[in-house]
Amino acid sequence: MRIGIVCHPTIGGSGLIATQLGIGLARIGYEVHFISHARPFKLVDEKGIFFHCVEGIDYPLFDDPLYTFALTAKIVEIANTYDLDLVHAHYSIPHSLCAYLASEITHKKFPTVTTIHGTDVTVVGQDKPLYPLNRFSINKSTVVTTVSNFQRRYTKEQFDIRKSIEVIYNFIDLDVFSPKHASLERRRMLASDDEKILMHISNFRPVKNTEAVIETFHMVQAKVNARLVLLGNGPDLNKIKLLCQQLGIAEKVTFLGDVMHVENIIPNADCVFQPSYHESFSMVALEAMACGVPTVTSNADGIPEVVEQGKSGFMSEPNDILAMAKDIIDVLSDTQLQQRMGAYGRKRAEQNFCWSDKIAEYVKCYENAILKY
Ligand code: GMT
Repeated sequence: MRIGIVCHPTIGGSGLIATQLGIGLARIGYEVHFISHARPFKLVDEKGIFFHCVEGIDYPLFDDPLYTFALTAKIVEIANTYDLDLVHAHYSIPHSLCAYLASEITHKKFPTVTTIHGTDVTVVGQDKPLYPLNRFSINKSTVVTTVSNFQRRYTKEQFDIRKSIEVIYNFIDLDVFSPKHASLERRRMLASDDEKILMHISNFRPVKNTEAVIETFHMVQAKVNARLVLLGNGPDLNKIKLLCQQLGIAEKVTFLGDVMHVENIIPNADCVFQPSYHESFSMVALEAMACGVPTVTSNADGIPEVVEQGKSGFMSEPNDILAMAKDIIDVLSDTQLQQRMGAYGRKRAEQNFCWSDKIAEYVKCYENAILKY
């Protein structure tokens, strides 16, 4: 089969899953064509993998590069040139509509699969003018999938989607994300030996509730000798830095910015903390679990389908910073609890979110889309 994959190339869960899916498909013999405005940040060169860059349309009449037109045109070109059997759009905005339009334009028609990743319906998708476009393109996809039962329910209700939506959980490479990559040398680059490491990883957007990360850590460090290590970049970062200064904890917080290989950093954490307001799944929680690190998270959206309360981590309401601080203190001050939860999370990741199982589910979904079309 020849598959086109359309995704956002920048650091983030949807692009990561699209990339890992494409690599997995290529390894079992598929020809996979990635189409985006830049090479997806984790895309490696392997047999069967092609990358096609979308160039913006540069004409003095237009103020912007007309990305959705340019992307649609590129999908048409690649589908015609490589005789694609199917195009898979990750993150519905704008990919799902572009894939559908392209399928109406090419000589040989092809089915489209849309995977809804989260903010494409919970945040951006709620934008009034975009809503009807998003709903139209989701309804027009031959097959729709999403990453948790929560997200399926939410999308069906909020977008009045009549067709079925299949849930395929996100997945992880258990060799790459593993406790075996913990390293004392790297840990010492992050914290001193007597400090516990609390870690948060995000795009620092309002949905990630990063003020709660700082306020909670403020309480934690009053009880446990700990360091907060923050990975990622985003619009709320400056506000967060200011808050650290105002609370007098700037010395206890390390900002690492965007990190390409988080798998080298996460196994060195004692606890990963994600108090998001929305999270269709939480790849970060899964990455922590695979690395054998306990999580303290909110109980938002799909997180309870990933984390097992009291077993692999603790969950609370996103604004309950007292409860989250208590849970973090418990994990950081009880080595046995930390190890037990870490080991349980690792096992849960192996049993429920294994890469090869999910690739097989996507293959079935493609076969179904082709049959249905
Ligand atoms: O976490 C983000 O805000 C980035 C976003 C994305 O589209 O890259 O992540 C979404 O998709 C991930 C992969 O399916 C999920 O693990 C994240 O939970 C989801 N984020 C939200 O729903 C906020």
